[in-house]
Amino acid sequence: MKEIKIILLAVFSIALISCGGKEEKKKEGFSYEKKPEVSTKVESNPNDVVITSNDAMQFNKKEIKVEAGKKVKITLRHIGKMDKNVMGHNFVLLKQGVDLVKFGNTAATFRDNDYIPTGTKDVIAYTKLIGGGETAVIEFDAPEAGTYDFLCSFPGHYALMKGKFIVE
Ligand SMILES: [Cu+2]
Repeated sequence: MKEIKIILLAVFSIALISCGGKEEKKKEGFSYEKKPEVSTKVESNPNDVVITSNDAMQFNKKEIKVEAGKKVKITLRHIGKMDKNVMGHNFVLLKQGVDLVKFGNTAATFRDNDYIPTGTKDVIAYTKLIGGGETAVIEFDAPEAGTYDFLCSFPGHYALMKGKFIVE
């Protein structure tokens, strides 16, 4: 009888210990879900990029820096008022080694495809073409570390609307 009691006691205490363990994990889970902390992290995420464009054919950024190995979110806003047929903007990220001027000149001939050459292999990611007051959002995996060119491929815009996209 004594032995049985000891075994029972042992089983009971193991159950207690494992139960306690579970509770601790639950508590950890709770503190992780604290919403203020998470939202602060999102705001300071360097891969969450907001870039604006305007009626004066300009982006507000000439350089964008993101971290490698993570998703990148680009939010392009057109803060002007002009129609996309007149002052349309997009954000096009080129692969390394692609000539920006050459690409821009080719893209200008693809009006029916929002100025993206059909079936192109020169592009990592691009947004749709937007007009005044509109916003476009894209998400993609950051390419490997290095420096890339970005531009707006609306005809003639790349002269002013271009910059460096740096992955670190
Ligand atoms: Cu543009």
